[in-house]
Amino acid sequence: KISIRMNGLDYEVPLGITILEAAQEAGIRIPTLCHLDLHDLKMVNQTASCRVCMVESPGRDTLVPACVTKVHEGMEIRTDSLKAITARRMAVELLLSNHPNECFTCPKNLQCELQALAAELGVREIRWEGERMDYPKDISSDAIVKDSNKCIYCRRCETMCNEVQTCGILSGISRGFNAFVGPAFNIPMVESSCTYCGQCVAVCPTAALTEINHSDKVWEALNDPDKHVVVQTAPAIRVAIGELFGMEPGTIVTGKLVSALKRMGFDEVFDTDFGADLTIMEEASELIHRIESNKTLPILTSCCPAWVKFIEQQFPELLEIPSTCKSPHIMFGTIVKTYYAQKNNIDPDNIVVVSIMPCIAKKAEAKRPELTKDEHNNVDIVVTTRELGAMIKEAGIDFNSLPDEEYDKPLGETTGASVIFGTTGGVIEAAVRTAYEWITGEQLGNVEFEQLRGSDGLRKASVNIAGKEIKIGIASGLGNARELLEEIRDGKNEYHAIEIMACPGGCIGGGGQPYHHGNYEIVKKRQQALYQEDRNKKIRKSHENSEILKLYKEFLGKPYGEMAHELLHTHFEE
Ligand code: HC0
Ligand code: SF4
Repeated sequence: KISIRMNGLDYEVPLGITILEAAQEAGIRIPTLCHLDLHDLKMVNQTASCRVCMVESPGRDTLVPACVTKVHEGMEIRTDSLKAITARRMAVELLLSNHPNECFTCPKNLQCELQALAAELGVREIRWEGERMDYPKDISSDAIVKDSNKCIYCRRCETMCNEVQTCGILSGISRGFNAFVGPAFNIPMVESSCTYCGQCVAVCPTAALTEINHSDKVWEALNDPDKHVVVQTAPAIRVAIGELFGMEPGTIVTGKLVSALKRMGFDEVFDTDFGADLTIMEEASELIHRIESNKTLPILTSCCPAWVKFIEQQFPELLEIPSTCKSPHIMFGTIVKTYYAQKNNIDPDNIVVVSIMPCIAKKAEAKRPELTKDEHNNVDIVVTTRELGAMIKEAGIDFNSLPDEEYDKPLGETTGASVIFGTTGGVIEAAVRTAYEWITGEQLGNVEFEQLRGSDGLRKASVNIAGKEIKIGIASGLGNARELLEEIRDGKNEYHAIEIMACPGGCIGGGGQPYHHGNYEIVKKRQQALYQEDRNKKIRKSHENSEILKLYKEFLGKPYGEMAHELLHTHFEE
């Protein structure tokens, strides 16, 4: 430990830490903007480019950036001197001198970190007129909008994309006032190898990177009397959307969510969990089939569209091994446009399926050609948790005081197995619950497989099924996925099954979720809430879902059978 003096008080702090870390230990706030320290992901964005964290070091008679300057014995620091405060305000003013003045209409209005800092630091005028950029917005992809004029060159997105996701899409382009971060040679996003995982969007402090907003399409469908509008909600929404209405992270609001959607005017409110149970029926069958034939192992879960795009682009030689199952919300859309449409005598062309997802890549997934065959979309519109939150507010619904309501039936019964899909490890745990009982013919005493749980981005475990060790790998975050895939490609590890989710923590940490500003404790609370929701369920195994069994009996035939293959499975392309 060493002694330092901060704002006139003495502190003992560890050697080797930065002034910013020392201040955090002492409970003193130094504002930051470009700095982002994601311990859980072993990522630090330390570009020191924004100069918002300047503090005074009287001994040196100078200002230093707190995020990169290490403390030393006897160091004296003032975070609150006139010089420090003025320097920080000036840093924000300079950023604003080069930033569009359009907060009113900005998608990040009231959620922008730059805007919040201007308020916190009392910026009342912008004394300099910088040069503004004038780049067209990149709306080339079906998922992400890139507005380079709003880029403050903090490079958080670049660090996330390159170090955590190892996708290498983003880097610095141009110089001076015109500098921004984008794909190499500033090609449109759609021409890059972007997976649309949305993790760059999750960490962008401004609106340089946001999701494409599709809420107006939903309003149009809801106001079209000829359309029958069906909505489904992903597992991860119910434990996160409450945050947009001031609730604690991890508050379970399933009933209020259903209630809000009914008030918005959806004709039917369904749960993607039903699609997840259906996925397990197919995926567990596929797993057993592959283990028995000892062929094309390991099986990889295929429900995460950013991950699917990643393997298609980066490991085309491994495309034999992902499960061919469509993702749960796409399966659900397919069942709505076929079974549900027939049963209710509705022309599928008049049905609009809306998916509420924690994910930005789901927007692009819904547009994949093989899922929109013959102009017949499986899912028509995807909106994120954030977009839905804004729509509920637009509709004037007081979310917090809503009563709890139930999902519509049929197709409304769901299990604990499907709700844990929303967290890393959940899909494989759900599959194991079913595969175990199908293989052994025995009832599981305890359905909770602790060895598959956790929040580390890369986990390896095994489960004993009928005397055979089934080896399982679990990765969340594409960098971790890459490690597992390299092991498989190089024949270094013999897994039977692998679950991969592109976003750290799984869908609960998705790019469309309420901004967590790098605080992974929030993601962990959402995870605990999903496990609680699983425990709250009477039925906790997908193959015991009576409405799923009825669907097979009345319509699909056998799991993994001919009709199931035609409707519920897909293929991948290089
Ligand atoms: Fe997920 Fe899903 S669990 S990808 O993480 O599999 O987005 O929540 O909806 O489709 O069910 C996201 C979450 C889903 C799908 C499900 C899967
Ligand atoms: Fe990189 Fe994902 Fe952002 Fe694409 S969406 S630029 S892959 S972080």
